[in-house]
Amino acid sequence: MSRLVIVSNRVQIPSEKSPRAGGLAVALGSGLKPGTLWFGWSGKRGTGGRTPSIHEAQGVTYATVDLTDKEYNEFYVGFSNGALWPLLHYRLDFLDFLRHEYDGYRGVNAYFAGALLPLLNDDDLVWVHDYQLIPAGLEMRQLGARHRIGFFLHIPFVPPEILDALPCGVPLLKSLCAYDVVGFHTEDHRHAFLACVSAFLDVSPDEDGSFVYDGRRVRTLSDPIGIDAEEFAAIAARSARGAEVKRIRESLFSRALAIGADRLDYSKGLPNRFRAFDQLLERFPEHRGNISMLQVAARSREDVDRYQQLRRTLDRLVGDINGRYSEFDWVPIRYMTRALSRKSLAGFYRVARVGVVTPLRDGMNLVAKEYVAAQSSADPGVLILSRFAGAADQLREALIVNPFDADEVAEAINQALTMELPERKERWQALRETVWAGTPTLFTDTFLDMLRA
Ligand code: ADQ
Repeated sequence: MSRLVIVSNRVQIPSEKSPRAGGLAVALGSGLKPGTLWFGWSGKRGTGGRTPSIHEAQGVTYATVDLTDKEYNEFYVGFSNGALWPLLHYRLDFLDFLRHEYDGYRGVNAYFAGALLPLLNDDDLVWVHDYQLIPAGLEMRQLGARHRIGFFLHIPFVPPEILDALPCGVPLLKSLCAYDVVGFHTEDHRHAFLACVSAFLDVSPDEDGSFVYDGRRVRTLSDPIGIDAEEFAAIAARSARGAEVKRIRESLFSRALAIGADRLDYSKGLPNRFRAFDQLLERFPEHRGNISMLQVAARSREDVDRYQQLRRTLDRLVGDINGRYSEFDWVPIRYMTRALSRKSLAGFYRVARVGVVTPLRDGMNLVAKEYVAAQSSADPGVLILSRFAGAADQLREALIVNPFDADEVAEAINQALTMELPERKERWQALRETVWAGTPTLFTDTFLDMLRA
């Protein structure tokens, strides 16, 4: 059996203690088999570390390289998170494109390819992850790699009209065609990609979504990522008996809790969510004093200007809402900007009557699945889910909302708070089946089966 080599921007070595909020780290971390090699950035900046440092943990080999400050600023802060991330989340108003940053992005992809190649065996299967590394496969091919190389995009793909706004959109699209398999979470994202190759590269995909470009057959698939629900449910149940959950319960004095947990990112729709909560209190005053919303927004990408602006916006918004509605013994929104441990998060999800997952766009969104996994079968909470999260394709029994419509979200929170137990159980049971079925192993095996074929 060939060895699996995972390539991602940031490598998560299990010895790193602090909790990390990030879907890719969480999802890949739980599906890793012994024997795998995981290659990527160490998270360190400096001039050393140009050849990979090797660490072994639990049978997995981690090979990491460092970035210089210039590379970090151009590749990571600049092009990846200042241009590609907003573009692929439909935020053209946030698209900050600079040609030298794109050059830096290509440079780091070439550097990664050059550092990885000497570590490869001939029959390795190489699986590259996410938007930071779109050109890595092409760079490897140009250095002579003849391996099966696949790529998975963890965030949405956009239709041609949007990709067209990115000055280097077509070269990036061509880079994706250097892979044998290109995977997405949903059929919508996959179709958007196929529409782009048809529009810009003049190819006509076959019915199975494969096409030939530059002499190579590229296959595409939608492969929704999942969580280890069994494990997460067990953590939630244990955590519910622990000290932190006791503290949060005591602090609620029997009031209902609504929870949101996200990286502090404009794609997650946090200002819209707070406005919806404001609408709830305005239009359904019976909930004043009877519900608290806990929003845990882990700070993320703090070097990117847009994220600093968002943080200021949220500080103001929470202050405004809390100022207007608080009583001396009740605060509507509890807002924290750090990551919680998985254990605390799981326990808090379980206590929460409502899970509010309302991104403006999201590749998948694992929080939605974690919230479902954490519920107790005897008294499950209600998931409110944005129709623009990839997860909405699967989690049909959630209350599906348009996050841009604060009234609709407020009405959904009201519906969740007043929903009778039998309906909550029925919806949750259906969601449970879906979430339990989509394991990380299924995600990995589905992708690798196509890559091997
Ligand atoms: P993210 O944008 O990071 O992932 P998501 O899928 O929700 O989004 O994953 C976040 C993970 O971090 C979850 O496991 C969650 O529990 C954890 N997390 C979030 N906030 C936290 C907090 N405050 N404290 C601790 N942990 C927190 C990207 C894409 C998604 C896609 C994933 C996986 O944007 O659409 O689902 O990759 O492919």
